[in-house]
Amino acid sequence: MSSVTGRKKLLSQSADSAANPAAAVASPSRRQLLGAGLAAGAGAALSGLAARPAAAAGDPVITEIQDWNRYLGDGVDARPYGMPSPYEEQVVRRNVPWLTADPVSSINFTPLHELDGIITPNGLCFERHHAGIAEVDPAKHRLMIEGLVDKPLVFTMEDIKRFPRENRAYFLECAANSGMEWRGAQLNGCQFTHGMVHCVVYTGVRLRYLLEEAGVKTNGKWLLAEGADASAMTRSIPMEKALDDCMVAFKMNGEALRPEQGYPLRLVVPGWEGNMWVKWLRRLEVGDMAWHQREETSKYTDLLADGKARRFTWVMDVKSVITSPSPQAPITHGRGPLVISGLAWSGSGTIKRVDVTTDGGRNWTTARIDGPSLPKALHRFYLDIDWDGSELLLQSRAIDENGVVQPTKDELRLARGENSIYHNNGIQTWYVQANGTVENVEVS
Ligand SMILES: Nc1nc2c(c(=O)[nH]1)N[C@H]1C(S)=C(S)[C@@H](COP(=O)(O)O)O[C@H]1N2
Ligand SMILES: [Mo]
Repeated sequence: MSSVTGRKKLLSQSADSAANPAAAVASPSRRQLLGAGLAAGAGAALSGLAARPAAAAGDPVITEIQDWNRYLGDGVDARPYGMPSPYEEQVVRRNVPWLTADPVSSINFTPLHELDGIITPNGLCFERHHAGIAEVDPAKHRLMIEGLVDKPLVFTMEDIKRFPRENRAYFLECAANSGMEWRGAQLNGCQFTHGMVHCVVYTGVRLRYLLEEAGVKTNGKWLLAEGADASAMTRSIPMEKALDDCMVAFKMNGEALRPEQGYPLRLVVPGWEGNMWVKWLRRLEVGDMAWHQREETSKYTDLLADGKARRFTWVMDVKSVITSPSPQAPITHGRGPLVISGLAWSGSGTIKRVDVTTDGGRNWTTARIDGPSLPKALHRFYLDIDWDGSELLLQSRAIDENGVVQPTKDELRLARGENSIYHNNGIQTWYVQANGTVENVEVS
């Protein structure tokens, strides 16, 4: 087995508080739950097979009538906008307080370890704001197109909803995702190491239609997109991308965008780093090459070991992570059947294959991708194993449709040094102990 280097203990506090959130769920009937615990123990002893479901004689959760079976429930007018069960209250976005000076210009993380499939529920999509959440009145929202166009235009939301629409599932990943892990294993949970990603189905209009309506001049090579929030955040996008698959979206997963995600209108830049997906989109300015050089609006660069920087690194690289088991989702059921599950994605298209190792990279098995395989969207994979209760070093390795293979962290450091923050797509290792607890480690 490869050697394990312990993670730095910087986040043990906040990660631990999230590690076993099930314990924090209030139980409606303490007496019933205590009884159930005793009976389950007896049942296990009788069957002698802790991992197999066994009929437990006298189990009160079977023999006693439960509250939900005895009393009438809420009527159909009690929950006009439905919320998850109170037993799921630990499934929330979380932030890392020491990461930024102020929550107004900060980030929180998607609870990937609690989710399944490929779609992120709207209320759980990670948030990144430079000046907090703008609460925009859609009736007062306008999108202006100006600069090197034949005809400057201003659209209302109603105008935009009269263009032909399309529905597309795309992941959005912040370029800083996994950025805290460059110098070694640090944050204890995939929510914190990989949770700056979400994937929803957008409904919107091709950006190309709006630009064609305004008529982009032949020297219009760049597009500056601006948000209506207090930071008036701007990013520039090359015209080829703008005319390719970019959208202006007003719906996510069928309902209006959430304010956190840019209500009423956001830019969708498929496969490219999250910073370009301007929220509360209010202005698009078309410029030429010289204008772009003058404005210097491509902010994100990756500092290399020799002091040089990589620029224009927009496409998100092929990447994957095992979401369960993981530090916040330990194995609680003992040896026997174990579902290993995770996510894979690539900004260049679909995922062709995901391999999983349980021994730190010596042997790899091809995982099963289940659910839709859509370009520039999250993919869900599973490996169903029979766990013998011994220690594991779990890793996943994604390969995209172009045959690009996710690198190890050592390979990445060799190429890019350790000064980077952005674009860390290295292979993640989880160390599973015999008691089922899981830790973020690195193997070499
Ligand atoms: N107007 C505006 N757009 C913005 C931002 C912002 O602060 N203001 N943050 C950007 C960054 S850095 C990222 S990673 C994504 C995050 O999108 P999300 O909050 O929907 O997850 O939005 C981008 N668009
Ligand atoms: Mo970002």
